[in-house]
Amino acid sequence: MRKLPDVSNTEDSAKDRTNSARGVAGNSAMHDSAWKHVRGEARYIDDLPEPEGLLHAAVGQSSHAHANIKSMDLSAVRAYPGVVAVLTVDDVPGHIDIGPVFPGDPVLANGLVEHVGQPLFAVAATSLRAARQAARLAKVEYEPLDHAVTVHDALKKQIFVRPDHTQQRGDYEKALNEAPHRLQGEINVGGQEHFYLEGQACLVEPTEDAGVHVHTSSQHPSEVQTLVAEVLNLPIHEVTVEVRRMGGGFGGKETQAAPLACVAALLARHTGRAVKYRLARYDDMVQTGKRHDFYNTYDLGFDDDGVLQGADIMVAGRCGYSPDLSDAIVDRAMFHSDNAYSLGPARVVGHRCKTHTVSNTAFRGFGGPQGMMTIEMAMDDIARHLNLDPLDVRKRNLYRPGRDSTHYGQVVEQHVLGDLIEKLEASADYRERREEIKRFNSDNPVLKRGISLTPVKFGISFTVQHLNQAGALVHIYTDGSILVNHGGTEMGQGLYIKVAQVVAAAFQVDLDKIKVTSTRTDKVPNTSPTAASSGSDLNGMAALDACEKIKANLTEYAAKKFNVAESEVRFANNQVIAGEQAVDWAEFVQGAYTARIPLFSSGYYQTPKIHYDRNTGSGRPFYYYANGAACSEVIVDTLTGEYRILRTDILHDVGQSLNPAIDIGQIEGAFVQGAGWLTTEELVYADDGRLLSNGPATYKIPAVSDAPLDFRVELLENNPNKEATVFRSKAVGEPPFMLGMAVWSALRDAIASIADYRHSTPLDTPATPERVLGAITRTQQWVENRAAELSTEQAAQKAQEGEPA
Ligand code: MTE
Ligand code: QUE
Ligand code: MOS
Repeated sequence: MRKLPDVSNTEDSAKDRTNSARGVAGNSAMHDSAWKHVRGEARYIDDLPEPEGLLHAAVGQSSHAHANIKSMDLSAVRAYPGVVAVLTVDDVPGHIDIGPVFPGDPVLANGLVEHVGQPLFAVAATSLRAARQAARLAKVEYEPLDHAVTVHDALKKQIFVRPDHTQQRGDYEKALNEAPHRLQGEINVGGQEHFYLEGQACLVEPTEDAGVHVHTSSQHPSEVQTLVAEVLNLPIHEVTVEVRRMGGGFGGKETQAAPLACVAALLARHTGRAVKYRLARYDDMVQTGKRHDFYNTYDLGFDDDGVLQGADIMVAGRCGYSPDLSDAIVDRAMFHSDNAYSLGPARVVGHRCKTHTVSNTAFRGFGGPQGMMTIEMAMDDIARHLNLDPLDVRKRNLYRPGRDSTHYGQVVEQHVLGDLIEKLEASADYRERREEIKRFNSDNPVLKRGISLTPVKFGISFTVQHLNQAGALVHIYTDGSILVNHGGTEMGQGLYIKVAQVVAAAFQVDLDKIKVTSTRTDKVPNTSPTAASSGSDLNGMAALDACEKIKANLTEYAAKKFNVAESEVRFANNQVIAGEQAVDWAEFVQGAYTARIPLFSSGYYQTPKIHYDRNTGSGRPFYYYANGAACSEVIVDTLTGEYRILRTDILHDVGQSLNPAIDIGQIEGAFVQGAGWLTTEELVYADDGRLLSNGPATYKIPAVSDAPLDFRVELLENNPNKEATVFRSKAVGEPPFMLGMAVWSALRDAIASIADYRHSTPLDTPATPERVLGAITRTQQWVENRAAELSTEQAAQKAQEGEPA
């Protein structure tokens, strides 16, 4: 069993460290819904009891990627049995545009369509089947317009959803010109479907005051609330949004839940009846945004040891038809184009490409993964160019004291990776296995093995400063039970249990005294999305602030009551201890209530130290960095391109873990999701803009059998966050996603073995067996060409020496 980490900043930690029943911060308390999840008792939107008179919603969808709507005949839709209401954009009482940050997203099409699947009109019917059947009966006439589908189309046409942006430090051109070696490269990095198990869904009930109560599967309740209020033309306080849990979000429910809620709210308002709107998997895949695919290029200078001297990097993301969150996503790709390496003088340019496809959105890592791929590709390319081990090139380029300033001016202060990589290199037996793999590869003409160890450094904080705040509400009832609310949402990541642990640790009571209830906009207002891995950092601190305020009241009361100094009052072991006297928690709370001491408080937190000036492209956008590294070994069949992950070792930095079991679960899940993104998950669009990979039969997410056969995950021990985060923990949600890069790099290693590690052919992602086979063929071609060149050279040499050819 894993040793549990130190929790030296909780009060009587030494005693409670290994007692998981206590569930204080730092212990592996079970997910609060674990039993409900496995027994099927956890309620998702579609499990909620259905209100009387419930209607079901569906929308008619555009069949064109880019077209003017000439006419729309909805008579057959309206006539379909069971249909109660059919609404178009003309029936919207308030705002039509529901773009979350910038305009560009009409709630229902307004004379123009910009992607296949775009909602044209909304139907409410007495059954889900009737709504979906009726929605197909519209007769729509289109006037097709010129369209772009790929990043390359958009770059050629020069169409963008937002202006481009540059981060630059130093004279990169001079550095590139003066470097002893220089390499260029390019890569197409694929997108990704979220494939949350629970699809997009909401249930909207009209209230007695013409407002609405919205149950939604959303990471961003406050945004749903605001947008629903805007389309209904209501003050925000008439709309209440409630989120108990999501069956996975992964970024796909930050902005993408709102359009459904707005459509359902319009129908509910129009009919006066409750409306449920949930998407079939096929519609979910066609209608909602995904991870941006990117086209990236690099131009790098380096010395004989492979140490970078300068860089010129370009990243271009497929944003789809509207901005959505793409500005911040491409920014994050730019911020992470260095991954863990000091680039030297550098320029990083980011393009936000407009295409007539669904508007792409947040997905675990938020552009960071796509940004990192370029420099990780380059690390392998440099190593092959100089005939070095890729791990040595990576290690030499790490940020370290004296080489610690990023291309956006933030100084890396906590140097975790050097030590972390040394430890992983040793525990994974990297060097021995590399030698063994070389032997295996020279003995085996068909099967080739590959290994790679790649780091991740991921900036923690929203790069949009105002989002880095949170609120919480803590109530203590007279029996000593505690109710907690905060602005964060639960999507399976374990945020509720972590915040409960923080509260239990603050009062030093058992975890079973704490209950975290549904996230609601009428309890904590103006919340940020649960995103950027910041859920526990922000909401944990807000909850802790509420607890500290209540504790101050209780401490003052206890000091007076027991006639001791306030410094003599302690909270420990389900008791309040005042000098020599100890009172049980429940009894103490009852006494405090009787003495008229307030037993509830709000709490608030804003992340300190962060600032970023987008005009100069410099500042400190991140409070700190989370780090990790993975070592993966793969085996490739060079006749088919098929492969397996044989083994993966991970060492990851979560600071001082709030909950090691939850964190390890996050790391395992994120790694597999990241490996799936880079290997099997392929989005295919037809030239007319239709998504062809629109269901599980055509889109391959990893199964249990795709996880590494041998999978070893460890947390970096004795490694508290140097910044004052909640109990010195670090965010864990997104960073380990990028550990999946080790698998892709190991595939490149196996392929490079064919050329005795002297050639580095590009490998676009997803690296499906088809692409791997292509890379194998190119490498074999390179070997043949080189052999031919060598023999010509030899022949020429011999001819010169006067011998017959
Ligand atoms: N884990 C599960 N089980 N389900 C999810 O949807 N989303 C990820 C990550 N881990 C997700 C998850 C993403 S994209 C983010 S930003 C974080 O969780 C959000 O939660 P946190 O900030 O509380 O870690
Ligand atoms: C990381 C993120 C997000 C981000 C910035 C990051 C994110 C997100 C937003 C965002 C930006 C502007 C808004 C808004 C949200 O920015 O998830 O509502 O107005 O939603 O660095 O994960
Ligand atoms: Mo996560 S992509 O920030 O929801």
